[in-house]
Amino acid sequence: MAPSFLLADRETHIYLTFSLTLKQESNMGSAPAKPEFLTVLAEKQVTHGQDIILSCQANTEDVTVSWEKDRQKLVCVEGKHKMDKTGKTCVLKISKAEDADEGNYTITLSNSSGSASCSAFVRILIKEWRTVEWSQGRMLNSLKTFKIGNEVEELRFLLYGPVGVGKSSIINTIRTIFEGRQFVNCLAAAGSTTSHTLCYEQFRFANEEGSFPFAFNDIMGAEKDSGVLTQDIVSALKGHMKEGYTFNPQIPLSESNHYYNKKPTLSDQMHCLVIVIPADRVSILDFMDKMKSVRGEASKMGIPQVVFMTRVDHACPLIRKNLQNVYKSKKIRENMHKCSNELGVPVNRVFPVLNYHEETHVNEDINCLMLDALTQITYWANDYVDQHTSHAQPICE
Ligand SMILES: Nc1nc2c(ncn2[C@@H]2O[C@H](COP(=O)(O)OP(=O)(O)OP(=O)(O)O)[C@@H](O)[C@H]2O)c(=O)[nH]1
Ligand SMILES: [Mg+2]
Repeated sequence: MAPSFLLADRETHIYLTFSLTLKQESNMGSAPAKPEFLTVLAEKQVTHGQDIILSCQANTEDVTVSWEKDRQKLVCVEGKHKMDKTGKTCVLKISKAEDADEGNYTITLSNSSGSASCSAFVRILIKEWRTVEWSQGRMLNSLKTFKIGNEVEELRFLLYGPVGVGKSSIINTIRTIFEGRQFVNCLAAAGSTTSHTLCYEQFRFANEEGSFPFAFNDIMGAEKDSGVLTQDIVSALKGHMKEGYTFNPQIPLSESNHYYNKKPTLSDQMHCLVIVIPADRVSILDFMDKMKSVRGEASKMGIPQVVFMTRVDHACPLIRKNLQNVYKSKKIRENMHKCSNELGVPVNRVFPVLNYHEETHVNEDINCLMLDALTQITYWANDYVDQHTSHAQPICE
């Protein structure tokens, strides 16, 4: 009111103005800066037993912090989790990493002006449980100079598996390793649902120093109700199928066919069955029955059976980053055990491999993983041939 304002002396007026200013400042204090991250959480890969430290920096100290794991409020366990906030730095420490600690961690900063979140995935690596020599020289040399201890000239491997899982790419990869440059000569069209390989073909490997003592046979892929017939695989295993035969998914190779070898010898038959399963689709159960019956036939003949698990890069992001993580990946170990259980092949005969598929240059890690598997199966195939050498004439039926 005018009278009272007019009554106010100069000092009072100054005092009122001053108190308004104070009020404005304290209003600014109660409306803190909207939370933002100056630095965000980083993805972590830690081995069992290591401590995990997730940390980030907020733009203001005036925030409350909450943590979630896999979208559930993180339940702090005494001696396991420690949350800390010092100034603008927020830290979650997880002691002695174990499998259950793997997951997606989210931090949320909030205050009266809003909130902000960021997340990071924590992956727990298992201790490397199978070792690979990540230098190819020795393995390459020992395969180059491998002497088959008996009368066959070469060890023969049959590749068998569903359509489009990388059977032909295995041959290209092996050829790339031995011949030192990229090969794409027996590759299927990407993503096809019917087999691109239609003809029974054998691939040998050689470089300027000579040929390698093994051959791989590439065949049509298996499909649930079509594709290569189980009888044809058995014929190939026993050495009845001659190179160049074109598969007919309706009719098996018959004795009257020009491509039927009536009296196969030890040299004509297969010395190892390589079942090819993609690591990112181990549960292709539709095919498992077919594969089990082929495996059963190989067992009857005493032929060693192994599994090459291709496409490991698709099964685990860790491996996409670094192939040397292959035996540190839980996902790969799980899938190897799954393969082993489904097919009845012991885990020590399951080999994760990566094929050349998008690379334009030779990659020593890809080579080493394949060479490691190849070295093992060469010894097993040779053992088989050794055991059967004494009755080398018709070994089938
Ligand atoms: N990411 C990835 N792709 C692969 C790998 N191996 C093969 N491929 C790709 O998978 C597709 C099929 O590969 P192929 O080798 O032709 O498969 P296949 O088993 O011979 O196929 P069919 O003869 O048709 O039964 C191609 O596009 C390859 O580039 C691998 O290890 N990783
Ligand atoms: Mg093929």
